[in-house]
Amino acid sequence: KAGNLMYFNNPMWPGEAHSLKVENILFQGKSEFQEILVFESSAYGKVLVLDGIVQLSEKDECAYQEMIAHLPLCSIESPKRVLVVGGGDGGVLREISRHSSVELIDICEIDKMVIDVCKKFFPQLYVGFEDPRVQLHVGDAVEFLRHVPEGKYDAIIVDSSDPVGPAQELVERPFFETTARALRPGGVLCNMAESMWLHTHLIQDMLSICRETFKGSVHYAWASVPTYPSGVIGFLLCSTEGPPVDFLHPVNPIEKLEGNLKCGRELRFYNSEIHSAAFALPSFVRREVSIL
Ligand code: AAT
Repeated sequence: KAGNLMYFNNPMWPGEAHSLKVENILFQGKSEFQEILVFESSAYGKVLVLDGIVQLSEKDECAYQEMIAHLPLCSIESPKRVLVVGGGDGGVLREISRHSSVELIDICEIDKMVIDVCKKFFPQLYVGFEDPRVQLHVGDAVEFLRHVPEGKYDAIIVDSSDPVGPAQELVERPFFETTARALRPGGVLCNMAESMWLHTHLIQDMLSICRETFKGSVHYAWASVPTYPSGVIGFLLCSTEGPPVDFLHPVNPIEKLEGNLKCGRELRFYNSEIHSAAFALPSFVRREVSIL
């Protein structure tokens, strides 16, 4: 109800809840895949919730979308072909469109209703779909990737929901193997990788699968996103065997991108200093993900 706090509880973060004050419920519905809710919050603007989990808020979406797009794309020279998995709100597409070297942006989102709802309520994210380089594929990314020709993409960005529901397979070994196959030598993968405070086991599992699957480099980075559980979110960055990728020192710095300067939208979170800083890990994380 308006004026009440909405609590977010989930077995993914047992023993705690986070909450936001509701101004107005704007949309509530059920798609073939999940429950979709959009509400106006008092402190964070409009919020998109899928199956009871906050996916984005207007106030802090910049941190997540800018990081998940530019960490990989600024780490390689002139990325041309990019695949987005999930990301039906369009925010990651909006960020990729700052890169004028990019010629093709494929997106595979499982849930058409997410796209339609975001078109209506989040025009500043949906704008990403208006880039003529974008090709939308509605379907399960696991299936989509099986049919992608080997070596097609320079970068794959997995902007998926948590591994409960339709995104379960997106953290499993066969999925990582197909992404590695779909990347060119020296291509990069950036995967949403949960919270270092809550999910060290999951992160550890993803890292060990990726260390076996990706013969280039594998790194973990993180950023602050206040509306995600525990207030942080991680990113898993991997490169395939080929020209080496030094994720920590971007070779394609955003500050020099013409497309970024011309697009008329300023970055709110990402810059080259944040890029390098994102790979600095707290000591307990270093130990737990054995990066020492
Ligand atoms: N940029 C907003 C953040 C998201 S949205 C995740 C999207 O992934 C959803 O639209 C969901 O429908 C889509 N998705 C889930 N599973 C699949 C699949 N198998 N194939 C294609 N798309 C899928 C993520 C926020 C992360 C929150 C962290 N707690």
